[in-house]
Amino acid sequence: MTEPITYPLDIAAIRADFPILDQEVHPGKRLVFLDSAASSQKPRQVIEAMRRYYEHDHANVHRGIHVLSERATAAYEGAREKVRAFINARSSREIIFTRNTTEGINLVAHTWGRANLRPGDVVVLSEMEHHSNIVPWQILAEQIGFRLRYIPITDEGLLDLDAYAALLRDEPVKLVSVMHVSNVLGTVNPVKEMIAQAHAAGALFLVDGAQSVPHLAVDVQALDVDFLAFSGHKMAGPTGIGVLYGKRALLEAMPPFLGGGEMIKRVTLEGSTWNDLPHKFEAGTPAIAQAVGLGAAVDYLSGLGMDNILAHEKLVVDYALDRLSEIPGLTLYGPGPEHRNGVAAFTLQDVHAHDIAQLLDAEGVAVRAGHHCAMPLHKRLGVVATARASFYIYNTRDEVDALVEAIYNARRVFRLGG
Ligand code: C6P
Repeated sequence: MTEPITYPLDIAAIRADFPILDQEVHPGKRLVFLDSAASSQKPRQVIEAMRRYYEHDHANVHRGIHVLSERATAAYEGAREKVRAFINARSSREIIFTRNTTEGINLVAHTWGRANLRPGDVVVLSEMEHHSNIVPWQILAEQIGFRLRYIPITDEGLLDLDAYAALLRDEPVKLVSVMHVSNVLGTVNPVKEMIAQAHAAGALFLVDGAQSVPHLAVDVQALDVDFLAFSGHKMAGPTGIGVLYGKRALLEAMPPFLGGGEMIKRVTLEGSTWNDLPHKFEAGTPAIAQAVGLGAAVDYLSGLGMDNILAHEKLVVDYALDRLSEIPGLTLYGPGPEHRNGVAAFTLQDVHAHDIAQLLDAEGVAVRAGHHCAMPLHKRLGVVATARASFYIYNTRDEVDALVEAIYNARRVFRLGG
């Protein structure tokens, strides 16, 4: 079914780098992994870097005056420098290692937010946000008494930018916190323009980069973004490591998040003073091997080239949108190909998304089903759940064909007409 296609990347070589992809998940059913938005798979290079670190270099960082501690510190700080270069931050002091995107957003809410937000202030989010960019602000709003306002979405699945401009004009907005790419609609939001508008109105801007940093080149200086949070495990890196980028002056002025070892300069029984950036925000023993793995993931993605990655995914996602839209009874959510990347969420008549996902799994096709931690968005879409196929560097158009075939099979099982 698939017409011959030349991918911008050597797809066979890439697939060979991901050992997990080469397996049958049920007798005679080869794995078709279409759930990378939840967590991507890891190439050998990342697994090997972590194995090498544990076999040769592991000790605690920044503490011991011995060879292994020095090597571990160099590996950990080397990973920070790789991440700095990857997102083009000015200084590695602006790179805070966290556990994931969720922790990065919570860090900003509970430090910058607590220090700067007052009753009556407004924080602007959007209707398409992941819960990790709603709930921390709700918790804090309840405690402080500032207000949350949401940018609505259009029926096409885009942010309503007129409503955004009106919010900035009419409300005392202190911070805008919005996702770069939607994990359900795939919408790529015009954050560069939105950031400029927020700054003109005197507000700061946090970008949730969980679904953008793995897929497209994100340059924090070009965006002029104030904070950017993302997760290692969605970008070919390990779980347990994420990044919060913040402009240095903002991070310097913020109080610490967690208290403990490493984040202090001096402790007395009467009080403490804080360590320099980035350590002020990294209390306790960090995820050292995971940082090393993230550094290897950054090397891997940079080696492929983020522009090639985007071009490859576009070929696969656009094809998926075309093929899925041919299926009778299937409703696709999100805007047209010119505004989207990475994911395709759908429903099939009134069949529950979990039943679809289960039938697809029986054919070896792994998709996610549910509200994808975006319940307000699903309410806006008028559905309780969607099934979602998500794509990454190792996916092919043949796998899209396997997905489509499995959906046709589900239609037969559920005896859907039309
Ligand atoms: N979305 C998905 O399947 P964590 O869990 O902290 O690594 O990432 C949270 C997060 C934040 N923002 C966006 C846009 C996200 O997509 C996610 C994670 C996964 O869609 C798990 S719910």
